[in-house]
Amino acid sequence: MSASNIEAPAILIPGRMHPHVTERLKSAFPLIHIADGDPALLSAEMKASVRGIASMGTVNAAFIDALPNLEIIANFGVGYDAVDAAHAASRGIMVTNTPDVLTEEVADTAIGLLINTVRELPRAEDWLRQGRWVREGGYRLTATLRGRRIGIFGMGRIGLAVARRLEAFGLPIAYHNRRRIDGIAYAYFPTLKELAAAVDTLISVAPATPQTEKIVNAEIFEALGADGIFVNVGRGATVDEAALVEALSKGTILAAGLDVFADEPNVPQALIDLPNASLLPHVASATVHTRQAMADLAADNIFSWFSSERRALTPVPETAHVTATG
Ligand code: NAP
Ligand code: 8YV
Repeated sequence: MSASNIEAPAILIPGRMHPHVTERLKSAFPLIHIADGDPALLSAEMKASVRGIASMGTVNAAFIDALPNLEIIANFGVGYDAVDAAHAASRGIMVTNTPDVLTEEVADTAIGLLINTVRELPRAEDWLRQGRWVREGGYRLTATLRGRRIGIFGMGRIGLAVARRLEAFGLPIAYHNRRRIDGIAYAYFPTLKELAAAVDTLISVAPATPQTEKIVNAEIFEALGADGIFVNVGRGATVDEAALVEALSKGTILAAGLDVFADEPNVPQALIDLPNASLLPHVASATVHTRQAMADLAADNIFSWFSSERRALTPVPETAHVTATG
């Protein structure tokens, strides 16, 4: 996208940002960086100049209200729980995210994490690296994917991509969303508990919202059962982590694979200490290729908004109705 038809509103980058976003934006806009994402650090004149935010972190209501001429918040990531999109909508401010461009990458990671969890591959590799294969013999026999029944919590863009992959594994697939999806053959369960009771392998790709907070709790682990595997590539806030630790410790479920946590990057020591938890540091989309595509989409949203078209490319549902005024 060209910068020739745009004005030059200031774009605020609070905290970390993918360097490709910064490179693209600085070719056309004055950028304001604040290291810790606190708008109180800005002068009144700077606050007034900010018309866009490119963010990978928290943009709450107070942050939004501190910027009187803010028009757009471009979130780097499809999950936008760190942005108060409802408040932005109430102020006529556009929020965009980065859907689709990361779907296949995250689905690949979900499958890798599932296999790591069931087949204990990271632990088997450690066994070799520690010389235990030579000293003690082969790694122990593990659980299997064979005969498993898969439940997907959050059958959206990524959930469907995970399901497509697991079809090739010959495994039956069911799902829970708030709404049944027309035209797909997978079994639908109207509640998460019913889904968990019907399967032994629950993969969560659900967003963090007030409705999903700690929705994966002790009751869900009980329903999943002693052979149960829980994999989470959605958001950590959807899980009651204390209940998960207890379920893993007591054998209520067999094992868990987690890419996301409630208080990242802080992972509860109790989870780290558990041998039946396979843990990744939120890397599901973390390839050079996919992060570049996410960066382009985040930047393109800002370019498009401030072009003569005055249109966002990928608005979040809460702000889909928001239009530019000037
Ligand atoms: P999406 O297409 O919007 O899918 C989300 C699904 O969740 C929808 O099918 C939605 O269906 C369902 N859902 C939402 N609220 C629900 C609720 N209260 N109860 C039951 N189901 C609910 O989004 P996506 O692109 O697949 O991404 C999904 C999430 O994955 C993101 O929000 C993000 O948190 C996470 N993610 C993580 C990583 C990572 O690095 N680990 C990377 C990318 C994305 P209904 O609306 O019918 O309920
Ligand atoms: C990113 C993600 O790691 O898109 C999401 O929702 O969780 C990941 O792709 C994250 O957004 C980067 O800040």
